[in-house]
Amino acid sequence: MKNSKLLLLAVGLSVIGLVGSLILGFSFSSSATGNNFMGMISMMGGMGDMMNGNGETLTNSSVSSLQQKATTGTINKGENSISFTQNTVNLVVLASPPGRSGEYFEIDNLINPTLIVKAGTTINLTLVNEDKELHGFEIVNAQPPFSRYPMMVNNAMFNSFIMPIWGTNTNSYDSSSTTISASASGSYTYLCPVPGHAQMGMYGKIIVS
Ligand SMILES: [Cu+2]
Repeated sequence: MKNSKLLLLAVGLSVIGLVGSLILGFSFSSSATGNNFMGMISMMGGMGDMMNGNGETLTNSSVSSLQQKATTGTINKGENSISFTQNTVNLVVLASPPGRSGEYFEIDNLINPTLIVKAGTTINLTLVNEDKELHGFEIVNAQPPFSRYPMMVNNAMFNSFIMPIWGTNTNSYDSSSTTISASASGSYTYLCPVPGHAQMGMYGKIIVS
């Protein structure tokens, strides 16, 4: 390969890395910032795998059975909130399921509900992407409005970050799970870290009391 082509490849990969970091809020470690682009390539490859989600691919009926196993909270439709008093909460969060326009979360048939849990609650959260677009999840210690890139300024709290998952086809949804330790009381926001989604309203409040 000619040097000029090699240079072009290096520039191309740097751009891919930059775009990747903008899209995902990834700060590549120094080992993968251009002077070692083999590291970057392997990271991009690994990212592709991760973006299929770390959980199962679900059908409509397997999503329903997952929802039936979820922890029952007290739903207040007027306040659009769900309260949990349990120490362990199994939560199923749907990302932009069909039936509405825009980007949003749906939990227990509520859109972007306020979640209320006790301090110290363990939340086993499963995100199911029912959309054709990328969606992820994180809890941040910030309040709206959000910029286009909230993940560039707000760190995920409580091990809540879920890497954006590719959108898939109708009745075949990728999913990812994380175990969140809501250890410190406060008023937080859960949001989608994909650029523009939180800005467009893909967020809700989570109160740890
Ligand atoms: Cu999203």
